[in-house]
Amino acid sequence: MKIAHLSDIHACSRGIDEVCKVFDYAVDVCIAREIDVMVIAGDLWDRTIDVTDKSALYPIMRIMQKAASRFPILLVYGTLSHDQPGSLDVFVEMDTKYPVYVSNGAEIVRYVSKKAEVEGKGSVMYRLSDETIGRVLTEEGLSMEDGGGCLFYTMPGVKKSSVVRELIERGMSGNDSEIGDFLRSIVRAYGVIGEEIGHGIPKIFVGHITVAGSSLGNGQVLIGADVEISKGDLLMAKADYYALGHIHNHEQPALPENMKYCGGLWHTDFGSIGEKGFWLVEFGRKADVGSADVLARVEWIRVPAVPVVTHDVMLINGENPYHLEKACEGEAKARYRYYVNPSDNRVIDKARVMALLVKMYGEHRHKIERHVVPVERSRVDDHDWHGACLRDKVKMWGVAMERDVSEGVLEKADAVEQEIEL
Ligand SMILES: [Mn+2]
Repeated sequence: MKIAHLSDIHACSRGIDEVCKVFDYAVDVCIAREIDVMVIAGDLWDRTIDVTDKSALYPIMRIMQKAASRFPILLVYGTLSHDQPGSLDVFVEMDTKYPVYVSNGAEIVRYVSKKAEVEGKGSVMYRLSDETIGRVLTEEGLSMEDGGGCLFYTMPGVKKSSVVRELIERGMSGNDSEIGDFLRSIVRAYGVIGEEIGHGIPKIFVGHITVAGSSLGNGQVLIGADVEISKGDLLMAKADYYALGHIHNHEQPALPENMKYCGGLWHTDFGSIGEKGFWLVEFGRKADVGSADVLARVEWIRVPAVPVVTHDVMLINGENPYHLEKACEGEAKARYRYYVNPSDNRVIDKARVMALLVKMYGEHRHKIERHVVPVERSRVDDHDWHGACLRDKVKMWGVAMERDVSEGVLEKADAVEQEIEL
């Protein structure tokens, strides 16, 4: 059995041509490689989807239609602000050969091999009801080996505040350790149930969640604000493979081999670097583990996303900000960062830089960032403080307080500022 693991497609009218190009490319690879199921681990959409001629809805529906004519698709809701409530249900309504199953809550979804010649598309992929699970557990009424396939354990994106509210309603305080217990109880249930009813077939966890210790593309490690789960807790699901979404970086050295983030198919923001693509995951029978299908191979498939080129201009060294060499062949997007002293942080003619970038990279293909480099001094004066970006304020605070500020903290400051600007 073979699945494709995608996530964080972030389709919206901005950049829709690129989204369609890479998504369609991915679907074509999946067709050529004859996958059994496509899994999308959240954030298919980027924001509210309007029904207009500029809408991302129609082009994405066309690609989904093409995909679902060849294999079933499991879609999991992502972050609330991206996959807004109900926004994925449109795919369930489409008339497709194979089902598009949309998961909006933690549940066990049974996939029966499409080669099993089942009647009606719904029977290829369906939710295992509590009643069915109960019956299987008590009476061994259903042989999960019939029809091959696999079990999916889903965990859609959750908003921390909603979990807290839920816990408070149950008479708890809603603190982080209770959130941890809550997630752990779901994951542990998957492990227990799967062991009982999933003999011989792969178990695949599909979740839109932060695993503690994961890193962003820039090397920063996430901490705090999100609902997160430790990899040890997640392993309690005893899944053969973990298809994760949410973090836009597929390279995660801290995670086990069978736990992957897809990282998205294109550079949705200018901060991410590196390749974009998805995972092709194969399960097979191995002699030394008896008759069970286990994880056999994980392959990274690169998609032709437009690369991001970073131009760092050091005005503090007197570099000419308007003299740029295009740093790569062909199509690219540009991130232009300039570094100035606090006293002359307004020296640059942004319109001129913008015109230059548009000429080199095209419309809407760039981002300009200013970084103020403070001059060392014993106290921060108001003149420097005013107009500085958050990174520099943090740096200046460090200088004034005689405290070391790590690069990780500064990157966090950049991320916060970027978030506010968005
Ligand atoms: Mn995302």
